[in-house]
Amino acid sequence: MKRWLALLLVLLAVPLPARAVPVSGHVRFVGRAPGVSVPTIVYAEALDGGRVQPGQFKMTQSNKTFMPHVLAIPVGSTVNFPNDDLIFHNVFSLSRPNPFDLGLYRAGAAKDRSFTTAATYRVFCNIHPQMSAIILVLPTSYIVEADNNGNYRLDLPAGRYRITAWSERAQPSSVELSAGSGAPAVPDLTLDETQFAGVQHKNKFGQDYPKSAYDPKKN
Ligand SMILES: [Cu+2]
Repeated sequence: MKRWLALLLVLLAVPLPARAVPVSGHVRFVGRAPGVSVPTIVYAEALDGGRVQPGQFKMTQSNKTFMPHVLAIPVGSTVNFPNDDLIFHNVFSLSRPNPFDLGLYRAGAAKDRSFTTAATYRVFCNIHPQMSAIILVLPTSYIVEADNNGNYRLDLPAGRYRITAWSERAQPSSVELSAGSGAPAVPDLTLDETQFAGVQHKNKFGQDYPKSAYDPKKN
């Protein structure tokens, strides 16, 4: 047999990976002023089951701010928390089911934490009350951030999915759909942010922060 023919037969015998179906849609924001940027996460959960691929992620403490403010990750992932400031910071969460406290740590240090349960973790620093973040631990790897206009695109293997839009200012909004050979039409997902009034929080002991902690020059 000619060599090229043998090669062709080998190539034909290799199964092609399932083609991803592009699922594009739009999140409609109610009560969000134009131009205001609020992280908006869109994720797809496979209704027929499917593997979740965890990964390595990073949430930095820089200029007394957690960056990014919202981090959405597949369950089982690990987050690295480096302190990029020249001062001490702390990272803690009182969120169930797995509250945690990474302790106080110095400039340049970093700590890791694995998130093995899907849940929403509100993350704070016990020294600086103005520092807050959210880690959204999701039972899926299909996660994207919508742009400021609410547009998003997910590339999904064929199957049935629940698509959910999330922002910290609204109740999540979901729709179910089938992604087949062609791109499905996805109804708009609406996030109603009119009821959002900010979130107050306590320190890691469940108490108010000391008054002095509110002076940004002092800390
Ligand atoms: Cu801090």
